[in-house]
Amino acid sequence: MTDLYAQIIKMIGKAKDIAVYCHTNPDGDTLGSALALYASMKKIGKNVSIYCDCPVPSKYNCLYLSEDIAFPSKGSHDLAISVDCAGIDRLGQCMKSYLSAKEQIAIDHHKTFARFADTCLVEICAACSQIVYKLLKQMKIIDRNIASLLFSGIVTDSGCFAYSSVTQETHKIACELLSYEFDAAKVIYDVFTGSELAKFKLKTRVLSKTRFFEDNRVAVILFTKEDFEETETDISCTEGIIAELIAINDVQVAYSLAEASTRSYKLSIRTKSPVDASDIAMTMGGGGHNRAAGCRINGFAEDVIEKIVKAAKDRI
Ligand SMILES: [Mn+2]
Repeated sequence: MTDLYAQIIKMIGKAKDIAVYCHTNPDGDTLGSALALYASMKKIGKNVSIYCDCPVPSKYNCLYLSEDIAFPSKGSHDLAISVDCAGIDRLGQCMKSYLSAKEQIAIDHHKTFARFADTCLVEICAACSQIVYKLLKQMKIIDRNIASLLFSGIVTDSGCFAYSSVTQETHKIACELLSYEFDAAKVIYDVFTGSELAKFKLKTRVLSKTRFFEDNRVAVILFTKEDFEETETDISCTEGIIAELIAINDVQVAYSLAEASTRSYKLSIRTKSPVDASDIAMTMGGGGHNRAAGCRINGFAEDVIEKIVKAAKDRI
């Protein structure tokens, strides 16, 4: 056990009141990591809360204890732990609550991690849930429910073990988790493969309008407010659709632009080697990984598209 793991276990042991924080627009990894920590803290008798600054997408309602996720009200905690947040802005409106705790820990796996806590446990790997697994394994606290949460996080962030971020350690951890005998095929269907009909309608509508640039090496999809209204979906339903673009042989850089508010878009970026997605995101104030990254971008849709296509063109 490295000193950092020992130190965090000590900090957890000492704290009576602990808060665990997911990132805004939560995905399976931040939820799996945070809920696994939350369930573990509960198990050892801590007074523990779990927070997110926006509602959890309905596809994750299947996750153990997800109904306990709340928005922080007044009152501060002994110890605040953020998971899967590369920067403090990822906490969104939970930032104040996080900073008001007596001590902060950040657990993350992004290469663009910007240090924002006194204690940072950061390893570059396929999912933050891998790091949380190693921590909870040391604490000898993992059970069937906790294992299924960590597995959910790994499955979603690794594209079900398909991405280049997946290593021997990813598979080794998944293998150890499977020994807890939860229904792994059901978890994969629930958090990865399965889709609601409304999302299917959104997906087919938007993909049919995919735009290609630079000899089909750059692909862009745009989700507008009307797309969400007409299909009775919201921005959380855009997750994963970009995978269809980067799966096209010719495409080197894929973009998904989703209208979050007037002239403000959530940009997701996927790339093939050697184009670095986090490099593109960082020039626009965001961050992420080599193959997957994102940021917020403002402007008229056509201007934004011109800007991001240029950023891709400069790198392919
Ligand atoms: Mn993650």
